[in-house]
Amino acid sequence: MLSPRANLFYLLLIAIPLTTAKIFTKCELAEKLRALKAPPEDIPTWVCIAEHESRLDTSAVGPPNGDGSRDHGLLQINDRYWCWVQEDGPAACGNKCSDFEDDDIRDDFICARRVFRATKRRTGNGFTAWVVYGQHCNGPDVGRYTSECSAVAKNETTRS
Ligand SMILES: [Ca+2]
Repeated sequence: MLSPRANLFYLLLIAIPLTTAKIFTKCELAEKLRALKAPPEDIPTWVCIAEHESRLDTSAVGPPNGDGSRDHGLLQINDRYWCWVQEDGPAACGNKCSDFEDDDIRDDFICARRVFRATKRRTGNGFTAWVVYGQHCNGPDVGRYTSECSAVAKNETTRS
């Protein structure tokens, strides 16, 4: 039998990955975004973007982009400008990129909204910052990403 200390060690070994990354369901994410005060009509679009960017996995790190940068986490935030990998790098959101690979998406969403606002000023539509938006998420049927969630979510998607 293992000593209590060894048991604790193995328990921690098992517990650590569970506390640092999370794969959301679409409805869990919709609920979380609601709690983070996302505009209700935008929630299906955010869920769609997360689905196609990261498969809803908060630990996702993309392969290198053409410019050598990488994208981090649920919403695949780019490290060329928005978060830092090396401490002297630029980071408009003020976060290290690994902050966007844990299970707490509050900071990710604060940064994503910043990306959204900056992009909106340039293009008129903040979601165009995410390439998958044009490919998958700007159609009239985007509501299907949350259509199986609670009645509240359904109302929100039909309103948009
Ligand atoms: Ca985070």
